[in-house]
Amino acid sequence: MKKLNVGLIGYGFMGRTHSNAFRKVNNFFDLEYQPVLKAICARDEKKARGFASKWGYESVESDWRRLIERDDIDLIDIASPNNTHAEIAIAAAKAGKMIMCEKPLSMDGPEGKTMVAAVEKAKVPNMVWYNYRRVPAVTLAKQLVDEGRLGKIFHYRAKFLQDWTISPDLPQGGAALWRLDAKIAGSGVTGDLLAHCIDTAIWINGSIDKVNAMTETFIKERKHNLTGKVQKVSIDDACAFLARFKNGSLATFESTRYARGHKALYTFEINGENASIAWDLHDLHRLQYFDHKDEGRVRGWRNIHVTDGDQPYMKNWWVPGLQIGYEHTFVHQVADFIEGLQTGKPASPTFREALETQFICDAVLKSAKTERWEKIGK
Ligand code: SOE
Repeated sequence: MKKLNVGLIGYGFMGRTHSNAFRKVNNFFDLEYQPVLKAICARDEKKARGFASKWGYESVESDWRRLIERDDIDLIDIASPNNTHAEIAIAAAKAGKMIMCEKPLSMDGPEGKTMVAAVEKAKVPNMVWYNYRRVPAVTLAKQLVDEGRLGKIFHYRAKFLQDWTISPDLPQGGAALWRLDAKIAGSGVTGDLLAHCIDTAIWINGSIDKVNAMTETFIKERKHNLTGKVQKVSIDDACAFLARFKNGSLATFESTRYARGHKALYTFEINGENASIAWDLHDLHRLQYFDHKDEGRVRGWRNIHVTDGDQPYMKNWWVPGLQIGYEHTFVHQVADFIEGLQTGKPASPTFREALETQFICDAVLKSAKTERWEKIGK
């Protein structure tokens, strides 16, 4: 097996999901490449060492530039905060490294464009970690739509609800709370959560033409976690938007971190002329499917338990009836990336494909300010 030497940047939540995926992928997928956990890079060297010994990284770097210079690294995996993605990715592309970048691709569309230009100029394989596409039930939803089973699509409805920022005592900024700081995250729920919903939506239902949005920041000031100073909150706490897809369908998208009781409720429903589909992250191995062509007496919503060998990805796991979970979606993403290297057909979404989501987020945030319909930029 060919070695694929990985240099990971960032050891937070996503550093763990990615490391787990690199470690497991060859146990379950027959591939020509084997990821090797060569180096973990983070500013806090002590913590990086702890992470390295826990996950099996061979070495530690505290400067990502040094990591990129290393000849023994083939692939740079960016799992550091959003405001670091562009600089690292552009330098990694110049150094000829393959790049996997955590979502969202960039702080905004124009910055994302510079990243696309860099990877395309350097012709290096690249991908953005939009993992929910790789939930088998979500991939099955895409297959059913592509096969035309739904017929003309009328509606797309998506939500991503959380409740972890309701307390006014929660500070903003710093290692674990950078998602609350727009200078580091780019935006709030729009870039963090709606980006997932948008990525899945455009993958399944095609491009969005225009959007009309509203956002709210419910708690206006919070203490900064590092300085202790009370500062204005710069992110959107909640965002809801209407969208028109290019195929004529209408959509609603909603996300908030203020939906008491919901921790990570990502759901979507698609209604077509012949059939409908619904999916829910809290029950991620199931796909709800209603087919109007069924005989009337037995027609109803089917609850498909997506665990069988002929359903996406499942032949690689256990036996029919036994389900998999969240972490496996990252394993699928690595498997697909490697298959892309083998076949020469890049795994999706590439930086270029993920750029579309970035421009949709930009239009959403712009519309919330202008209070008008906004077209999607390029
Ligand atoms: C935020 O809480 C978060 O961790 C996102 O950053 C992830 O992308 C999402 O999958 C789960 O929620």
